[in-house]
Amino acid sequence: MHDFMRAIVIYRCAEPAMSQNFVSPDQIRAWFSRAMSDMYKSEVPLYDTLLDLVAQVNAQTLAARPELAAQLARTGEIERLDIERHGAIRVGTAEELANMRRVFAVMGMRPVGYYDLSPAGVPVHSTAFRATHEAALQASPFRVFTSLLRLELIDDAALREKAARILAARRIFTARALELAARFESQGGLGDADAREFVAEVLHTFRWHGEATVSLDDYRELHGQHRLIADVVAFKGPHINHLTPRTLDIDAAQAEMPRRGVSAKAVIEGPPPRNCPILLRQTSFKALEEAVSFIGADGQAAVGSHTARFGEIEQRGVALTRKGRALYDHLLNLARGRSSGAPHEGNAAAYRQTLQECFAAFPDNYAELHAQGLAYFRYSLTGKTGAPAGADSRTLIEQGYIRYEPLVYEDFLPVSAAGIFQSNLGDKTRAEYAQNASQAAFEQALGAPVLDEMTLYQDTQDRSLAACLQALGAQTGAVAA
Ligand code: OOG
Ligand code: NI
Repeated sequence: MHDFMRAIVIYRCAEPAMSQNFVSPDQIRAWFSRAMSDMYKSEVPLYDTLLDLVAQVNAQTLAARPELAAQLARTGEIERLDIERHGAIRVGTAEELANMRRVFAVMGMRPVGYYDLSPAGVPVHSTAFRATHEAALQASPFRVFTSLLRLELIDDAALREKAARILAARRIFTARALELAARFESQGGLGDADAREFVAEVLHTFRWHGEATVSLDDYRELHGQHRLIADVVAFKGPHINHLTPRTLDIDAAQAEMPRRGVSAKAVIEGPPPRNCPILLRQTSFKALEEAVSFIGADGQAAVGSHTARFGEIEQRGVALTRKGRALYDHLLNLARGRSSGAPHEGNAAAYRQTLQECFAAFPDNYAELHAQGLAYFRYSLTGKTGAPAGADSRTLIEQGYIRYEPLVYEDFLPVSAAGIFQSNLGDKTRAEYAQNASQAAFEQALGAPVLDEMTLYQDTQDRSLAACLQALGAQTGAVAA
C-alpha cells in the first residue's frame, strides 16, 4: 500500500462519522455462513448430497407432522432451518485461538462452554463460538466447534518442540483480516465494504490446502504420535473439517444415507430416539482421503495423502437445565457402563437397546419436563384475552393465556464430540490421557472467559416470560408478578 493511502485509511478510522453505517454482526455472520457453505460444497461434493438428503427428510417430516411444523413456526426455527449449520476447526496455538475469538466477535459469535476431550484420548480442549441472544440466533444460528491442540499432553519432548516450532512459524489469518478485526474493535463496527471484504479475507483461513508445510517424514512422525496432531501441525491453517446441517429426523436421514452412497458411522451419538427430543443427536461419515504434496528433498514435492474432512448431520432437541443435564449424563453413563464402554460397530444394536432401556427413566413429554424443571422453554401468548389481574405465571399457563415451547439446544456434547472425533480419526488405538480438564488454561489462551450456556438459556426463558407478563399486565391494567 502507498503511504498516502495508508494515511487515508488511518484518517477514515479516526473519523467518527464512519460509525453511522455499520453492518450488523448478525448480517456478517449470515454472509460468512453462506460463504463457508458454498466453499465447502466446492471442496467436498458429498456435502451437497448431504444437504439434499436433509432437505428432503425435513420436508417429509414437516408434511407428516403438522404439530411439529406449527411448533417450529411459532418458535421461528422453521425459518432458520435451511441455513442452520455448524462447522468445526482445530487450532494449534494460544495466539491462533485468541485471534479466532477476535475474528468471530466481528460476526457476533462468542465462546460458549468448555469441552475437555482428553478423557476420550483426544488431546484437545474446545469451545463453541456462536450467537447468544435468541434474536441473533434466529437471524443466523451458525456455530463453530473450535478445538485447541494441547501439545503439553504429548510425551515425546523432541516432537513437542518440533511441533511448537512449526506452529510458531505459520500465520493462519491474512494480514488484512486482522487489520479489519482491529478496525472493528476500534470503531465498534464495520461498514458495508469492509464487512464484505472481511468475509472474503477470513474465508481463506478455513480453506483446504493440498500442500503440507512439512516433509512426509515429519508428517509421519506427527501422525505416529496422534493423527490429530498431524492434522493441526502439518498444514497452513485450520481447514474446516465438516459442516453439519440440522435434520428434523436423524433416524430417517441415517436410513437414507446408504441409499445415496454415504456410509454413516454405526451408532448415532447422544440420547435415543424420543417423542420429545432432548439436546443433540449426531451421526457422521468418514473423512475423505485426499492427495497432499509434502515438502520433498531438493524442492521436489513428495505426494502422500491425508484424511481430514468428513460429513455429519444432527438433530436438535430441547435444552436441558442443570438438573436435566445431570440426569442425561447419569443415564448415558449407565448405558455405556452396561455395554462396557463406548459403542462401536460390533455392539451397535445391543447398545441402542441398552440406551433405550436406560433412558426410559427420562420423562418424555413436555408437560413433565416443564413441571420437573428438567428443560428450558420459551413462553408466548396464546391470544386468549381476559386474564385475571395479578395472576401468577403458573395460573396464566394453566388457564391457557400463556403457552410454552421447547427452547432448542444450541451447544454440543463432550461425549458425542469425542465419538465424532474418534470415528473420523479412524484409528482404533485410544490413548488415554488422564482426566485433564483445564478451563483456566483454555481461557488464558483464549484471552477471555467462556460464557456459561445455562445462563444464556435461562436468560432467554426469563425474557420470554417477562414479555408475556408485561403484555398481559398491559391488558388487565395491572402488571402480574
Ligand atoms: C470436532 C468434533 C466434534 C461435534 O459436532 O460434536 C463435533 C472435530 O472433529 O474437530 O464436531
Ligand atoms: Ni460436528
